[in-house]
Amino acid sequence: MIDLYFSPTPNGWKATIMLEETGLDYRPILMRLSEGDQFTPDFLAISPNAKMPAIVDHSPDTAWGKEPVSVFESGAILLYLADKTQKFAPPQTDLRARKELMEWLFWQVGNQGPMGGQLSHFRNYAPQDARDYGFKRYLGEYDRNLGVLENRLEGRSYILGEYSIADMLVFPWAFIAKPLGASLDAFPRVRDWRARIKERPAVQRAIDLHKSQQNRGQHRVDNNKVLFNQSAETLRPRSKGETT
Ligand SMILES: N[C@@H](CCC(=O)N[C@@H](CS)C(=O)NCC(=O)O)C(=O)O
Repeated sequence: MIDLYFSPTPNGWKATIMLEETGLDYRPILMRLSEGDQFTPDFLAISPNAKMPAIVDHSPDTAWGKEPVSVFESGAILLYLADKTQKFAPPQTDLRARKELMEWLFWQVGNQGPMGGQLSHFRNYAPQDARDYGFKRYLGEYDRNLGVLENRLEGRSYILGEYSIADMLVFPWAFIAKPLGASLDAFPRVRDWRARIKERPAVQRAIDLHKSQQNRGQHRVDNNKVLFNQSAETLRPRSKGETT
């Protein structure tokens, strides 16, 4: 059994998609981010960056020993699950394919994800009088990353050729292009790739799980002091529901 700590955001979808694709047995645990669930001592022990997604695998492969294995950061989670199931990633012996996998995983978590996250912040949550510069800056970066993906998809149906964890990691932030104020019109390969992934039954199930939790886990503008004014002090462990 795998515990999945998630919240209905694009970063949260990634691990859910992989768990649904592999058919692994998992238990979704909703994180109420605007209420500070990510700062409880138990969660910080699993995810020291105080962000979801995170997983705890209570039945790791024998090579890991008997203790449960916890993993934070979406790229690390998907890689761990791919290695556990031997699915959706090239084998470790295929050095060149594996190198390409790493490049696209790191590209997503270091580029497309953070730029999309900042774009969402400046579009949806920043105070009105502070929106313009940030919105333009991150819309440009988000668009640039769509261009990178468009180029990569030339002659390929998926990022590595075959559907893999690289697609699962990149898809959620491309899926929400429109609500972010961006357009896929200039990126026909990305648009078709997005449509191919969206119609996968496992992806649909993951999206449905997140939609069903939307109102419970949503970032609340009125409680943005927890999410949007963080510092090292924010990491001080606190009990559930304690927001300041
Ligand atoms: N690089 C991380 C990003 C995860 C992330 O940013 N999670 C956000 C929600 S989308 C979160 O948990 N935020 C809680 C907070 O900032 O306090 C990953 O890919 O797993």
